[in-house]
Amino acid sequence: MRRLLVILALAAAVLPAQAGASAIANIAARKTTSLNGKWRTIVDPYENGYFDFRMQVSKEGYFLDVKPKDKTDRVEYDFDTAPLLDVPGDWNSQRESLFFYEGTVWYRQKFDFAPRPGTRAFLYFGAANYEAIVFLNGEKLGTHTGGFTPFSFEITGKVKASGNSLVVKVDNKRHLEGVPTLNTDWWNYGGLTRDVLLVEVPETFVEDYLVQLKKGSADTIAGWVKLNGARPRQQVAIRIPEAGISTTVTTDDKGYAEFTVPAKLTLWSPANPKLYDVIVASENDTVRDRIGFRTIEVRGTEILLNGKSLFLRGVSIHEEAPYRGGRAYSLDDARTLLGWAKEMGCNFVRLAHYPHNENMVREAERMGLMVWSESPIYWMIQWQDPATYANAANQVAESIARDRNRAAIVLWSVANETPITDARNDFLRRLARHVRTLDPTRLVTAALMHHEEAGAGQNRVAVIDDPFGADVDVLGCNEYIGWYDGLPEKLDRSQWKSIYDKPLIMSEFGADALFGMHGDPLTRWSEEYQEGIYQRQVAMLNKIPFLRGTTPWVLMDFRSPRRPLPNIQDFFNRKGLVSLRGDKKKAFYVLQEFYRSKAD
Ligand code: GCB
Repeated sequence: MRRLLVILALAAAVLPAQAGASAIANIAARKTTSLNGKWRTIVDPYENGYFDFRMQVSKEGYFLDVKPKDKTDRVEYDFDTAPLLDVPGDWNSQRESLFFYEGTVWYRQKFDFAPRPGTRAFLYFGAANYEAIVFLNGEKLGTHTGGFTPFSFEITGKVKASGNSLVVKVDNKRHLEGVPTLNTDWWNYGGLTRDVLLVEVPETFVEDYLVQLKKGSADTIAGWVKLNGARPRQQVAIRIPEAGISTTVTTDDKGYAEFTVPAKLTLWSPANPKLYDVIVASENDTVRDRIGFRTIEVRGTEILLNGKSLFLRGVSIHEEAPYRGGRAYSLDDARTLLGWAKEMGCNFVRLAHYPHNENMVREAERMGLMVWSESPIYWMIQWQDPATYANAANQVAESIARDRNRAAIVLWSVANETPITDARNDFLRRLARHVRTLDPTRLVTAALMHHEEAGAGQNRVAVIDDPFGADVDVLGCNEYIGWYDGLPEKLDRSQWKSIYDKPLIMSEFGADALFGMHGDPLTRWSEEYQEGIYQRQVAMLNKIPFLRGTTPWVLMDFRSPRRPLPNIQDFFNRKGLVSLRGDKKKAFYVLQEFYRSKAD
């Protein structure tokens, strides 16, 4: 028995962190019905709606969504009269009493749905932070772990023509062994933070596909298609009419087929973010996408896009909603944030510190912004815990599955500022291999650690020699010289060395400034302090020969529980170049000037 339990525990540790979930690529192109809107909600800090008083799954759980049968019946909850919350949306910024709340909230939506004969139905969640357990008409569909990636559950044969009760237990408690773990410098927004959709697909449907240039080639598309359903063997056509491409493959008994086609294409780039209509058609399913094609590679310390060396003029961005605060999710949010990045002169954005909503990635692609996409492996992680690794690997896989056709994404970042130990190195090396297996075409990076060597006299030399640097294609590095590390003048006497012959992106630098607060360049929190830091940073950065990009911290102020200073921070990290209301701080213009000087 003991042995069996050990085997079961090991199996659970290496299996993906969710059960029953399946990916449906390119959700925007499917026939969907939105379940967004007002949902009934019950706040449940003791998880009373899930566990009984012996901590067993309750026979009276809220997921049953029942009403008293008669006047004698005791039911201690009532979704019909429970308060409302908007979906998509985090709960913290919608209800004052939930501002600091971390725990379970139950969400309920009622809907009618009559699937057409010969179709299958799925429930799709753009994201739920952090753990979601989904129930339809009292039956558990499955669990999903990880706050920033999509998941879905099949409901064919379970959904009724009318009066369906969809109940989701969303729990944003932080866990030591979670990804991310207990400590982050961002708000732990809980809830159904992205779209919830009903998806209708044919009995056998195009579940996923890859249509991108073959690694190392600018004129060959290499890809695959994957069908899901009872008739896996089919003819599937892949067409790009504008490029005169049309090819047909026959899928195998797993519904899978690969293809390679020669292609004469106008390549996607920030200067010309060309996208093509791509049609993937099986015998009775057709999915349309807009896809760009480009090559990305490194040569020595150069980053080459379509064979040309370039400087990545970027900025780091949190998924914080402009103007209203809270988690961003909409196309408007994306347009505002990315519009500011464009105005600053960016050709690149770092979507920190977790996968952002799909609108951000697709809009960046349309606007001609290259993207650094990041995993939530941040600061401390339980490197030795196999379940933590499985969870991290699953989140990374879900992020790649959603975005593998986005030409804008040039870098997968696997970690941010993680402390160097053997266990961490092993974990990240394994994860980097996992990423390259899932997607051999893009570059792998991470915000690495560096350390300071004494230089000659007053001079300081920062050395990039993090052992994980050997495993990435592009070095990322966060430095806060002049803010956490000395005073601004230290920037004037700092130099950089790397033990690697690889390109560097300075993935963070910056200083807090409250918009409208003025002082001299040594007054903390003033716009002038931040401006002075940016001026000196630019001067220092310009002297790093292997520097190929910058993504200063950060585009816009964002909420963080680590930032309590009254009247200045008020629970905001103020390193934004733009305030929550869109006011540009003085440093914004320093960066704009720097990027003008770096423009191709
Ligand atoms: C960092 C982190 C980032 C923080 C930032 C800060 O190094 O990567 O998440 O928000 O510093 O402002 O301290």
